[in-house]
Amino acid sequence: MQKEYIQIGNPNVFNGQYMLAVFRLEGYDSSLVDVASEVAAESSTGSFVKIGTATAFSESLDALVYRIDEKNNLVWIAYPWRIFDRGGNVQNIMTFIAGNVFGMASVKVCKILDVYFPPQMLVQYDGPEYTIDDMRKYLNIQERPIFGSIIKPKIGLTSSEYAELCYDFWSGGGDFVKNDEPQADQDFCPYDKMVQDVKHAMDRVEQETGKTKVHSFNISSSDYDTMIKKADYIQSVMKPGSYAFLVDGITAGWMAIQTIRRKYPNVFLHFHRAGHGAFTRDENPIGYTVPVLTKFARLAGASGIHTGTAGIGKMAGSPKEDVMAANHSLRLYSEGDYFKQIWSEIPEKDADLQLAIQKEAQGEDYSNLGYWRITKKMCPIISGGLNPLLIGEFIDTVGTQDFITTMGAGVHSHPMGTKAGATAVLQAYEAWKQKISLEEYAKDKEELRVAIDFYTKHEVPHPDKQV
Ligand code: CAP
Ligand code: MG
Ligand code: MG
Repeated sequence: MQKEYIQIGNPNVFNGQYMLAVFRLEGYDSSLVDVASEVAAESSTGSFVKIGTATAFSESLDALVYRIDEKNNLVWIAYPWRIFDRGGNVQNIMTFIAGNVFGMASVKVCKILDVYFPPQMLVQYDGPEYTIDDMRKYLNIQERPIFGSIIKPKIGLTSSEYAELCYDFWSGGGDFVKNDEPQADQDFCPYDKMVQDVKHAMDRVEQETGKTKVHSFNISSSDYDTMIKKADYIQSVMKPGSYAFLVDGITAGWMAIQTIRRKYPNVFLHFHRAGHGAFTRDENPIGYTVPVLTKFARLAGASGIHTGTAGIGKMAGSPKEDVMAANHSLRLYSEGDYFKQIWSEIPEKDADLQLAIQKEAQGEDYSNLGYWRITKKMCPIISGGLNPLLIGEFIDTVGTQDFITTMGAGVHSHPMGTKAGATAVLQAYEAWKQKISLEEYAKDKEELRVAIDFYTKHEVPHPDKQV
């Protein structure tokens, strides 16, 4: 046990100089306080045993275990945020708290359940710049979710086949199309050809419908230069506002996310989280939760991140966590399981800020209260086994319409094709809005009627589905 890391009840941890985290911990053959001190040491200044070369100053940077709940194996650890790389680097934080500690032989369970960023720390991080509000302005869509699609098959289409499906989805009424998470520069679909063909499809459908559309291009790459080359090429072909940059944040990494956030602040930064399941699934003893990943994505400045379908789609993930993640994305004030987070860089006791939080809780607009040095909102991107029939249920579950949906098979498996799939999405939403049952509303809507018939036969079993 390295007792210098154990400071139960130390009130200094609330002085704004610490990032706070709650871990579920368990050691193989040590007490909770033992494994807590090991994790606090390894994730801040120490190693497996007290080191003789520590100085008074280095010890002032120790992470501190300030609370323990033996019954539930919970440990609260405070990190002096001064240990983190200056200049707002999320990759560095994750290396501290989600790095070596996940590999320690003595640790059996090490799951980060929640984190808290004090205002003095928030102000050092970028946070989102281009938000869903900017995309709404470009698309002229204010009151409803932005309805999107992922082109399927996941990979294997030529650039013209790919663009044709974009055209079909957009002409059926869809707003937003994304590359799938592995789409890159494959020989059968060269990147520049794909961008050009998407541009032609977008121009055609805008001409025919008078409606603007958005495409999210996956710019994840082998290296920085290639990623930037893709981003710059897209910028040279597409109109401002008509494109987003998608980065596979887990496999391409936090550095890729923050590079694009800083280099292209006026572009929607789409964080795809493929691979997050290795850290976030309930059954994984080592890792972090979806709300924790989401909080760090907002800190890093993603405009939107996939936050899960709250037990309605095909991906594992607790409904409660997914709804919490959506709140952590969108709100000025969001409650985690262990921390209340105010996404503002001014003192939390500020009276006007408190008023803004009250207004938000009452569903009122608080932006008229002036510039708040807020960490701007990030939007939930809802995907994974969604189909038109599930939209209303999802909106009712998550309690907001301020998100982007992206449906793959939920649109491209529609028996009448992609265009009908898109139309069925808008029809299903309209039914929900008018509080009419889907069946009733579909009476004279063939696309929806066929969708009901097809997708009720292809329900995705979800272990967490609220029965
Ligand atoms: C969905 C998807 C998304 C995942 C992401 C896929 O396709 O394109 O990448 O859903 O999951 O590849 O599976 P479908 P999450 O719409 O055909 O299911 O949003 O949970 O990160
Ligand atoms: Mg900031
Ligand atoms: Mg995908």
